[in-house]
Amino acid sequence: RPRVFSGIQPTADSFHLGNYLGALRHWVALQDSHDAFYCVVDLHAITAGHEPKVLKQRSRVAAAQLFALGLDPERSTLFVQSQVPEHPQLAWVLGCITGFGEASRMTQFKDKSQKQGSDRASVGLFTYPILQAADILLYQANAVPVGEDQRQHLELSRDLAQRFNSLFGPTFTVPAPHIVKDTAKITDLQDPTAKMSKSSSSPAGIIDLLEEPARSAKKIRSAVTDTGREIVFDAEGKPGISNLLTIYSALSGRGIDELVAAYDGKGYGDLKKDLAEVVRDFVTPIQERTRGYLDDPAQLDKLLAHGAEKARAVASATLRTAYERVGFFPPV
Ligand code: AQP
Repeated sequence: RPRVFSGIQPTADSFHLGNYLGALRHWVALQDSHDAFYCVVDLHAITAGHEPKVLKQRSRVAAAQLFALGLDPERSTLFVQSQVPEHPQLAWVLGCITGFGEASRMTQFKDKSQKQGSDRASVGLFTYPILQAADILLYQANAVPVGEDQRQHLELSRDLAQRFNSLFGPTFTVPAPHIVKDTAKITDLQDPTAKMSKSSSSPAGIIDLLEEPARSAKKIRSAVTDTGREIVFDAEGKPGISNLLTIYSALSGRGIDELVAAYDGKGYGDLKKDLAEVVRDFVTPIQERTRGYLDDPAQLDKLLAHGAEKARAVASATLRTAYERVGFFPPV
């Protein structure tokens, strides 16, 4: 079976619909066809400042949501990154074959460091994509399900795999992005030209999986829509209504064309009201299951420790080969 790897940061109290539609629903689907490794990337989560107690709790909440969304600990391997020390070990080696200019071209670093003030941005934020490459390459992943915003980082992972292989001998599988076009970029409800983002959207622009459905309904009601009254899909000309249609279609399984036909002659208000119900029906069982996992943190930690053991078995074998190729002594 082909291998799949992906990670998500525990940097908020809930995942949002962009995370789910752009990435996480594919994580769940791919466990049927792939040998799946998924990671709560807490090492990445300290690149922009954090609180220790909050971080650990957020990692648990992240894992609980992933299980609640349908990740099956029997069929896929879910683990927390800090429990597998091979990640930063390989990242060091990859950092030494990454050009400074190459790393400087990463647009996510440029955006995030600009927001923080470039003097305050950490070196960890700068080297983030190199750690991400290590995450992926350790598992010899063939495919990496992510949203469009991660395309450039994935390109770097591919370049580093190829470079290492040609410098030191065949070691890593070159991973391909798995980006499903229709939902690759869910946009901010208040600014439908920007991506829905936990760090840069306002709370009114994001729908969190764990928020009260009544709160989501209010946000959907006040979502920025476009001039005109017609419900049609036109991502360029009508980005607001198109974003709502994308979310509606992905959560309900009804095609965009079918929705457009069904709302022919109706107004934006009707669509928003119905979408709020679709969101409520989707999140309610997920919220219940998430609470179930969080009610028993000892059991949750046990599931994660089991995942980390399975992950380490693969990661340590890859690291051993990489160390040997580079001319290091093997880890003892
Ligand atoms: N708006 C989005 N549409 C589609 N996919 C998205 N992803 C994130 N936002 C959207 C995908 O979610 C996964 C998790 O990525 P992450 O852990 O890097 O989360 P993130 O990037 O911190 O989430 P945000 O909200 O995008 O935060 P900011 O803006 O702070 O970086 C990834 O696969 C990502 O593509």
